[in-house]
Amino acid sequence: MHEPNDSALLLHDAAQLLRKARRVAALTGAGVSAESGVPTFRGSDGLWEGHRIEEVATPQAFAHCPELVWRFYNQRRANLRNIAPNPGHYALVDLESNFFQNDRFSLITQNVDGLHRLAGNQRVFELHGNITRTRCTQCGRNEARGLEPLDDLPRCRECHGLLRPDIVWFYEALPEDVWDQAANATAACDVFLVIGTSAVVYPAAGLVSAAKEAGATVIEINLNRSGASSIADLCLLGPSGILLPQLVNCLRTAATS
Ligand code: BJW
Ligand code: ZN
Repeated sequence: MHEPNDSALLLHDAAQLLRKARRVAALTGAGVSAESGVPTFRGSDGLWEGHRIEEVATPQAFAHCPELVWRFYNQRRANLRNIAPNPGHYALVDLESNFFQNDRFSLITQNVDGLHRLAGNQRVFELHGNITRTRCTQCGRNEARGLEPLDDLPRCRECHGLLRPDIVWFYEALPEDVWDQAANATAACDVFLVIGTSAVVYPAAGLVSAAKEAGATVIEINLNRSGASSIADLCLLGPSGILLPQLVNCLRTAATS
């Protein structure tokens, strides 16, 4: 295990590992979108500040007071209208399109903001859903609603049932097909990147140890140490919007030298 001290050396080591890899999977969290201006969840100034998690991100909260929950999500939808992907997102696109083509790069994200797809990643597995979609609590109909303003109690166009955001709250199961694809990509990769996540929410966080147990090298990129750091073979400490482009540049240099 390297100590996080010499960032140039660590970047070089990480690039060498990527260079030798056939398949790569990346697990991302809120930190990747932080430099776009999307608040993270935990820590000071986090999204949870001022909200008890149980009040807004559980099925019980929605059953008890759907208006409060919708106000929270409508506020976040409104904030996203002024948000664009940052250089960290684009570096992940670069990895998929220029280094690990033909489904050899899998982007597994806990983020619901849709910024990875917007940036251009193709093979994206959204473990916790997407805030731009709604789901009908009555007929189950899924609909892409973009970031248009929605009522405080939006209704289904088909059956008039109450809509909810199509995201995964605490105590809810992750979408099975997405989870299976993410787990398969994790088991098949040679390098597993874990980027901008506190790695405390399960089952997503369990992918880090699953990757390691399947024989992958784990590389972490985060501002601070996280729940993944003790498992990671290499920890790059700093903003992903800076470190990811540097890592891809280093890989590009390694590929041509
Ligand atoms: C940077 C940076 C920069 C900043 N550059 N880095 C006790 C009570 C209740 C539940 C449980 C419990 N014990 C266990 C559970 C299970 C629970 C869980 O894991 N809880 C733990 C917290 C203890 N899990 C679940 O409930 C899951 N479901 C489940 O288990 O179902 C079982 C089941 C099976 C079968 C049938 C039915 C049920 C579901 C979990 C869903 C989580 N959903 C949320 C909310 C989504 C909706 C929304 O967006 O509002 O997803 S929680 C929230 O956390 C969100 C995130 O995706 C997730 C992870 O957060 P993330 O991305 O890691 O963000 P942060 O803020 O924590 O970290 C940011 C990181 O970035 C930090 O490390 C920074 O340092 C770093 N950073 N700037 C690089 N520029
Ligand atoms: Zn409906």
